Amino acid sequence: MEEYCRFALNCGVLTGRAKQLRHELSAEIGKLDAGRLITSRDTAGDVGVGQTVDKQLKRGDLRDCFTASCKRLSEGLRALAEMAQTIDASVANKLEELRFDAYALEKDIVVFSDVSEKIRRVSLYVIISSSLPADVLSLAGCCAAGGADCIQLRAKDIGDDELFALAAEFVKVCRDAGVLSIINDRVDIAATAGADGVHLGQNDLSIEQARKLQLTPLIMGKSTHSLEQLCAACDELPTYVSLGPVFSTGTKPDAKAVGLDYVVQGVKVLGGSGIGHVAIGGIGVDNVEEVLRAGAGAIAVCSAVTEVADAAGACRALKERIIAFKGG
Ligand code: TZP
Ligand code: MG
Repeated sequence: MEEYCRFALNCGVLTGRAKQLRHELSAEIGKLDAGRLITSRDTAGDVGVGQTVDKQLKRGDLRDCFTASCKRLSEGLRALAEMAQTIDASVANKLEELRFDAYALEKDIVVFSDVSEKIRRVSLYVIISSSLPADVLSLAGCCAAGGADCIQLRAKDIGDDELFALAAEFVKVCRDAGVLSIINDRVDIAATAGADGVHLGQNDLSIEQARKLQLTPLIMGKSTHSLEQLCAACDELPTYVSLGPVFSTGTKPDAKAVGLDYVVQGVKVLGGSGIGHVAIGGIGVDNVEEVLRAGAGAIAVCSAVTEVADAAGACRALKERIIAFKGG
């Protein structure tokens, strides 16, 4: 489990939790009589050696290995706790505690892994900032056709009933087109409309609160505009963060541009966290390469594709540049 977090998810926080659990388990087992344990080992006389059951050790991928490890850990801890009852009750109690820690850790790893896998495949992320159903749905279709990997619905100033109805239609268009759907601001709408995720700003619900409202694992995005906000966001373990506005933008006229340096620094801070990122703000076909050169792995755009006549064409042009940069 620890190595899955470390090498597959590249996530320092979850690796640390698994390592902590392993050390606490070792410390507890260390309280038992090691001499008695080793001398009672009798491989030659063990009737279980060589016995197998169907499908034993058949693992298709790393995730299968991880799941098997989790089951083995919790079964192992239960058996150890029961055996320890006959030797040392305090060790038994601690082993039970560790079993429940293991369940919580498994859940957090599975949820994180499912959604980070989805966001890892995103290189072009489009924000549709409109509450007009016809605009939103046709733009979503065009952006998907043009190569957007993920689309966010950013509909402000609209009633909850209308927002839910729009979100449900938007999710359907995205799903049919094979792109991820994200709802801005509202985890309740994201969860009930069946979206892939939610994007939360600095003044929205925290990631921790939003997690409690998810019905299935949701991608959780968080806006950051400074290194201080980024470090605070990392502690919440979102699926991805946005870094920006890189350049000043009419879409958020009051937000101060943070510049390419924030992308350089942000990507550095995120290394080894397992958290994805998108660079955002004033990005278009003319400056996307600069942002990629600063280290951005994914680009988020709004006006560059939604305020032009040909949204699909604008997405295509951006995606071509991203692919060419990554390939070369
Ligand atoms: N957050 C930071 S900048 C921004 C948001 C939502 C707007 C991005 O829009 P555009 O039109 O691509 O600059
Ligand atoms: Mg918000």
